[in-house]
Amino acid sequence: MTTNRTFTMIKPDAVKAGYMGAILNDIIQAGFSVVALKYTRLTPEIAGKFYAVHKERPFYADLVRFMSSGPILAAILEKENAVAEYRKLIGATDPQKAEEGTIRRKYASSIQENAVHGADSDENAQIEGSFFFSEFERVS
Ligand code: FUP
Repeated sequence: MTTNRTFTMIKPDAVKAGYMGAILNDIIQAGFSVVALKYTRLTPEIAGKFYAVHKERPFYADLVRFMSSGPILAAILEKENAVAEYRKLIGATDPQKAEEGTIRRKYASSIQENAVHGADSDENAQIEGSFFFSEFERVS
């Protein structure tokens, strides 16, 4: 079952560079509505938990350091076919491979500092959304 919801974070590089408003605007202009929104800073422990699936990868420690290096904006977004539509909007993980006009192409600088996260399945969107937001923090 598709839930029509996805989970995203605007990452520390993009927040630091002042792109938070522009990225949120791109998301809304692309037809997503905001279900939940939270501006916060991840501790290394929380970032480590969030990216636990990558624990064995060589970039894990750097990724955790980066993701806890400054504030992020977390959000649950809604649109028909949200997960796939959002992956299309943000572009490839590596901004150099991301299509023209995508968020990562416009705002990201490297494969690690790639401006935004986007859930890769309905199941993960649900898990990640619940990791950040309680029920009453979501507009239904
Ligand atoms: P994505 O789903 O596009 O965010 O990409 P992945 O799930 O493959 O990777 C998750 C995060 O790990 C990326 F956003 C950035 C980081 N990463 C690296 O730092 N180096 C790599 O070689 C691959 C991923």
